[in-house]
Amino acid sequence: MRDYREMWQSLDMDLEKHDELCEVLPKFYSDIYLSQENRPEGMNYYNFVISEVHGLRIKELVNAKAENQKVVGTFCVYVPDEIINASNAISVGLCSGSDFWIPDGEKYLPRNTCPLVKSAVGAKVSGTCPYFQSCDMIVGETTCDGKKKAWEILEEHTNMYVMDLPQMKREKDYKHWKEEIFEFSSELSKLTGKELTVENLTDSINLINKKRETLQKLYEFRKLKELPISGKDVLLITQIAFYDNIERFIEKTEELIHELEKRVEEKVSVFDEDTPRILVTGTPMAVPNWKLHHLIETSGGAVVCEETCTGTRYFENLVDNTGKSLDEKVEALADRYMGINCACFTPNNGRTEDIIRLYEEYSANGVIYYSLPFCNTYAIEAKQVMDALEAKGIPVIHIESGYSLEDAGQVKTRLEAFFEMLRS
Ligand code: BJ8
Repeated sequence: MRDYREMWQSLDMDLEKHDELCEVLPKFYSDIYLSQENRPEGMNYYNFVISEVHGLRIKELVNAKAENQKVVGTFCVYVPDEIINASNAISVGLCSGSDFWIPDGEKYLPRNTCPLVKSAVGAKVSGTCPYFQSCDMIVGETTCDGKKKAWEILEEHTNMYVMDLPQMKREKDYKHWKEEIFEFSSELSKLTGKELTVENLTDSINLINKKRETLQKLYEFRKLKELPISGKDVLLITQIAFYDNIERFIEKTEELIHELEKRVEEKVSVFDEDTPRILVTGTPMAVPNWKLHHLIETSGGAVVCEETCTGTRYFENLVDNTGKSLDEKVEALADRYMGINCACFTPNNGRTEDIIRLYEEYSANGVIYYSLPFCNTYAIEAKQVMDALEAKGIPVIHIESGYSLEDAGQVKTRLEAFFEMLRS
């Protein structure tokens, strides 16, 4: 990475501490990603993005801010990117997947809080994440308790806005979410000086639908018998989709898709034929949380799909862009977002149905139910989901694991036993 110290300083970052973080990431990435054999050439773009994750992309954000564009940070796939983009602001996903930030998070939060929340708070309060530092507004949402209370802490450090997400899916909840989207857009227009119009929202929905369609096309390759790309690589691409420039992301991912088509013609597969195909379901995996995928794919399995917010929940449904008025368009947005099945909702039977459908669509052999420690919503929902899968004869195990690599050996042993069972 080039020297960006001056830029980081201008973002009021703790440079010394940030140096410590920059020291660990390249080796970690190289061990997990660059060690893979037979990767598609197109993955070089995503390697480059990660190598410049605190450099070039931040420079782009800083330049955009100099041109009076605003940067808006988000934590949840319910926050509508279409509205942010229509308001001429840049949306960046802020969920944090690094162990590095947890000690700072624990200065503010109880230890028995999920690592995603601790890491996000730690990233902000330590002043070591240039994405947090670049944000003109950070949008929280009322999902789980950990997140809700974290917003109150972050409010003391940054400009927070919280969307009130319903926890049920009744007609009045859809209406409420539509109102929340309207309120969010008027709050954003105060920040950006740009009103939401039918025209800018139509363009924005088109663009973000296109991004989601590109990810859908990418995931189609994972349904094939011969897998031309690893699950680990697809996870990385989905994670990058949350903060890369949208047009460039689409272009580069389309290029990769083209390469994968050729690989399919040539019957190139990155896994042996009898490798168990795994569907992962559960809590999101924010950069650089590549742990479970890495352990699966170095223990004899292949991840073919993620029913997570860094997987299908992010891109499966598109927004109906046929409405003529602003009201119709925002209603279509509310409908699309309320179609996501997060464990924060009750009841949440749609998620179990999604898992079973995806298991079949991706010809999976087994399911790994993944939850971060202290994530009660996903841990509690595990029993209901696993019972339903077992009733259908679908093999499933639950793995609860945080960001630290301390339990890697233990997890690996469980995975190997599971894959052995699937093979036999
Ligand atoms: S839509 S999954 S992104 S809320 S892992 S912080 S739930 S204690 S991230 Fe999520 Fe939106 Fe739902 Fe998706 Fe809380 Fe659980 Fe931590 Fe979580």
